Amino acid sequence: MPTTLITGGTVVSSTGRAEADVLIDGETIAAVLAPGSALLGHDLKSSVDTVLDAAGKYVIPGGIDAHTHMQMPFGGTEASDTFETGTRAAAWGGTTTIVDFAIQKYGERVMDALQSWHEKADGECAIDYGFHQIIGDVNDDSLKAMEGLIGEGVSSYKMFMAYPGVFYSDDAQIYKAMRVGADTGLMTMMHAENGPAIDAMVAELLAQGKTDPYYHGVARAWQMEEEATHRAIMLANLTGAPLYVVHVSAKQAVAQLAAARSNGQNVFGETCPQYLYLSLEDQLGAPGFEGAKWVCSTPLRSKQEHHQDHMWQALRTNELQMVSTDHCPFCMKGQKDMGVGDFSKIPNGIGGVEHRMNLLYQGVVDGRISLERWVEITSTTPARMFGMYGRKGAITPGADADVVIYDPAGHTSIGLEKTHHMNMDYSAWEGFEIDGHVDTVLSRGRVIVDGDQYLGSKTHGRFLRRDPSQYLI
Ligand code: DUC
Ligand code: ZN
Ligand code: ZN
Repeated sequence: MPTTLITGGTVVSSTGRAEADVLIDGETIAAVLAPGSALLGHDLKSSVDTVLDAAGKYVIPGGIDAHTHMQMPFGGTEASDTFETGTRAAAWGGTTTIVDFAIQKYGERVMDALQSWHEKADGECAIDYGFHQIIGDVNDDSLKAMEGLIGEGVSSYKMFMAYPGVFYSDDAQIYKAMRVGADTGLMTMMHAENGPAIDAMVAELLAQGKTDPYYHGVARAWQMEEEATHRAIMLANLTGAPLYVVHVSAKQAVAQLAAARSNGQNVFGETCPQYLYLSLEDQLGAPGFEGAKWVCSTPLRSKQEHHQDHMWQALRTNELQMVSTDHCPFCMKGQKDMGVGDFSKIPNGIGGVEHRMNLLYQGVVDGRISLERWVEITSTTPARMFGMYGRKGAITPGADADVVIYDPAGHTSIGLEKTHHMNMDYSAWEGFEIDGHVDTVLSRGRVIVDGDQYLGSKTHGRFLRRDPSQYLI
C-alpha cells in the first residue's frame, strides 16, 4: 500500500486546530502526529513513498456536498453536469464526497429508480458518492420500499411540497412517509415551499405580463417558504420523524427551525452559498434575461430584507447546521433560454459544486465564521448528518484519507475563463475573488488534484453506503 506523509501543516477539525503531520497508509489515515515525529524509531519522511509539504497551509477533511443533482431530468431538460463532469469539478474545488438524489418519478417503483441512478453513476465518478432517495409518488408500494432503503445504504429520502404535477406530495402523503421515516430511522429531507399557492401566483404574474426572471423570486415569496417549513415541522413533530429542510433561504424559515429546535425537536436545516452571497435585486433582477442564470428554488431573497446576513448568523449559532450547493446546472443556451418570455419555463438550478469550499472560506476571511466552523459546516456535520462519520468528515485514524491542503495565502479568481470545470456555458459566480486556494486534494489516499493539475479518474469514486444519521439530539 503506498504511504503518504503530509508535513508541516495546520490540521483543522470542527473543534480546533494543531500543527501536525498526517500519515496515510493506502486509502486511510494511519496517524495524526506531532510535527517531525518518528514512528517506531523510523524517520517518517524518509520511509514513506510520498511527502506532501503543507507548511503554512491548512490540512482539512475533504468537503462533503450533501445536495447535488448530476444529470437530473428537470424542467423539460436535464442538468448539464454528468456524474463524470460534476464530480471532477467538485474535486477541483476540494469536495471529495457528494450525496446526489436518485429520483422516483410518478408511476415508477422506488428500487427501480435507485437502480437506474446506480447505473448513471457507477464507474463515472472522480470522488465517492452516496444517494438520497427522492420519493415522487407516495403509494403503498413506495412506502413499503422505503423500509428497505437503509439496507441499500441509502439512509435519507426527500419529498417536495413544491412542483405540483411533478414531484409534489400532499400533506397526507407526507404524513404517511414520515411515519415510515420515524419507524425506520430514515432522515426525512424536505423541499419546503407551498407549491400550489406558488403556481397560482405564477399564473397571476404571467397574466399581468410580468414574465422576467425577477418574477420567479416574487412568486416564490418567503411566506411560501415559511408556511411550508412550519407545516413540515408540525408533521414531523406529530410523527416523530427527524427532519432536514433543504436549501433554506428565508430568515422566517430559519426562525421556524430555531423554534422547533429549542423545543427539542430533531429538526435541521441547510443553506447554500447562493443564499449567503446573491440576491433578488442584484442577480435575479439583472437586466433583460440575465437573471435566468440565477433562477433556482427556493429563490434568491431580497437584500433589503437582509436574508443573507441572517443565513450567516444562523450558521454561526447552529440554527442552520450545514451548507450544501443544490448543484443543478443548466446552460443559458438551449436550456435556461427555454424561459425567454415566461420565467416559469426557465429550468430551476444553479451550478456551484466547484466553489462551495472556497466561497465558505471567504466567510472565514471576512469574519463571518471561524476556521473550525468552516470545516464543521462543509464536512464534519454533513458526515454526521448523513451517516458517514468515521469514514468521512474528519482527519482521524481509520478514516478515509480524503484530505485537502488549503493555502490561506493563495488566491482564487472565479470565472468561466479562470477556474471553471463544470459543464455550463456561464458561471453563476463570475467575478468572485477568494482569499485562499485549494492546492492539493486527496481522495482515499490518492492525489486527484495537485495545483493546476487534475490527476483523478472517473473510475476512482465509489458508492458510499451510509448509516442512519449520527447527528440526532
Ligand atoms: N431547486 C432547484 O433550484 N433545482 C433543482 C430542484 C430544486 O428544488
Ligand atoms: Zn429543492
Ligand atoms: Zn435540490
